[in-house]
Amino acid sequence: MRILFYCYRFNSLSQRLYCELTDRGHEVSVELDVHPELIIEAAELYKPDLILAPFMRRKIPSQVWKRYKTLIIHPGVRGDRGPSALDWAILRGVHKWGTTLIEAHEEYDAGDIWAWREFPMPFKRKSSVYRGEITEAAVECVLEAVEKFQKGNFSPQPQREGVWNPKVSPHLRRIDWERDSSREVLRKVYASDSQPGALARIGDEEFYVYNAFLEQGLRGKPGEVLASRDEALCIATADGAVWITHARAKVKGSIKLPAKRVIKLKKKIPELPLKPWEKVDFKTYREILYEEKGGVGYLYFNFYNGAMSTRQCKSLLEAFRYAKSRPVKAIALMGQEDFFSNGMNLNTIEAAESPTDESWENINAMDDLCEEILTTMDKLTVAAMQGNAGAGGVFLALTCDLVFAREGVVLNPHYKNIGNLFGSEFWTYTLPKRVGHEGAKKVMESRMPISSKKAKAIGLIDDCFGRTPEEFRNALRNRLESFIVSPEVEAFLREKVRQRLEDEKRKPLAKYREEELEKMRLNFYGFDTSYHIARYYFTRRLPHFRTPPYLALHRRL
Ligand code: COA
Ligand code: THG
Repeated sequence: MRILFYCYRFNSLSQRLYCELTDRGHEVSVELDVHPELIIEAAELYKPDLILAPFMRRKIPSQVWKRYKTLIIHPGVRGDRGPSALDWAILRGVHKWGTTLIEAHEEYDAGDIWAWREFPMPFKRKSSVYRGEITEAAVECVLEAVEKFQKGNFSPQPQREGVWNPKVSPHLRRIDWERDSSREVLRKVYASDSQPGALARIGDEEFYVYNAFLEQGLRGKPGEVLASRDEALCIATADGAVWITHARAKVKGSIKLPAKRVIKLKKKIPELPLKPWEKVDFKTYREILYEEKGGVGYLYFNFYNGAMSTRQCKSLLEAFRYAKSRPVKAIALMGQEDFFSNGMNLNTIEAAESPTDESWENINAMDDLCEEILTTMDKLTVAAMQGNAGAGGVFLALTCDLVFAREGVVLNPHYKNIGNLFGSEFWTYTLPKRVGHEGAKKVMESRMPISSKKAKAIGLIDDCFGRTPEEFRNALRNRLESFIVSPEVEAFLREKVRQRLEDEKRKPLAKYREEELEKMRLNFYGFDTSYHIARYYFTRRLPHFRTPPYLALHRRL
């Protein structure tokens, strides 16, 4: 079938559905929501069999849905209506939530129901529920609806009654340190994650805050900033304390940054470092956690949005070196559930005094980490992508001996979307080894996301398995624990060393790095400013002003 997507941004849900549908042989063209006239034009140009709106805020004009079957993905249960579905579900503490596929209608979210799924609602960040439970449910709904649509005799279920829930007002997202328990603070921050953020007064100023974690070891006067760690701030609540990792100033055009860089304090606060391998027996926050189980060292790096600043690359490098020093047979890079890694951190770069110099520092820090992994001789290295990866994050994974991903993971193995960077992370060494020179060219020139299943099929990764992050981690542990005690493991490591030495003789790693960075230097310091312009728009989350032809098949020619 020919399917047209309408979306505000080509976000993770849209990308996942794109992969699921194109993997099944459907053709998908994408129109970003720029203007209602263009929405109508897109349908007239493409004349699709079916229209899907995975992430659409604006009303789809009746000229479209009267002519083409148009289905909207609503991140809520049947009968729920309105623009803040997930926010309300978190604020109200519902135990069950869902995703519903609704036909477009004159009235918002009031159309007939084509498919729906429900799931137990976890207590976590809005964006994490969206990228996890909502996305998995949406995939099932869409595949079911496509089948029903193709059969042709399906009549959708009319909505007998609906409940309209308005946009969440900012005062419901405002933290009251004196009155809110830690759980209430977490709830408000969870409900507002990604966008728009929870409001909190810290010192004399109000900020949008993001990404909160419970702290059980510290207490203080409500609202008081107690400590810092990994650029996050610990703040006392009515009954305990929480960590806030990111914040944004309350002015137009500000960008989301590590809390400590945004929130300037008059009083000096203690820095409480906690190394990844140090054990504590209460809940607290740390960015990197190192754990050993069954002869395997696991490195979890909980970097917000999968973005890796210079400091974070250095911390992960230190943690990786620690793992190398341990008597383990394998080291697994785990990332976090939402993202494995999205490469260097465009936000901290954008906010730096010299974004150009900071880009250079950040890519070099990424490369230092990659090099340390590539030169690990006596241990098996494993990339375990529980969540999505993009750009440098994909190539960080490829520096490992074995690369695994969860089913449903979406990869963007290219540097095209942020100003067409050449890229580094030793991709010119690792990628052709996996997919050949022609394959590497194809991968790098495509701008489109690919599913982990497709990545496996083309040899980019070694395997994909597990429906949920938990299933994936369990299956991974079983595989690794049996592999490291199997007779094959020694031969595998011997072969890896032999290969590496042979490759090094043919062309040293240092040479690959130098050549890539030479190109990156041009991207950063050269005449072409497209990287700097793309980064400006990306970090401010500015809306698109046109749909690029690589997304819009109907706008080519
Ligand atoms: N640096 C900083 N922030 C990043 C990032 C990066 N490298 N990659 C992703 N993010 C952030 C986005 O700003 C967004 O933040 P928000 O939700 O807090 O506003 C979030 O991660 C992902 O948002 P979403 O729109 O849901 O993205 P996605 O999950 O749908 O798509 C990508 C993920 C990777 C395809 C897309 O974000 C992207 O193209 N990122 C750029 C990757 C890149 O070029 N990295 C640097 C090159 S080395
Ligand atoms: N029918 C048609 N178009 C649609 C929907 C539909 N477009 C997408 C939409 N559903 C998705 N759901 C909503 C529900 C409510 C609102 C937006 C999308 C909403 N919007 C406020 C407004 O327009 O006044 C603005 C809210 C905001 O700023 O976020 O209430 O079913 N044809």
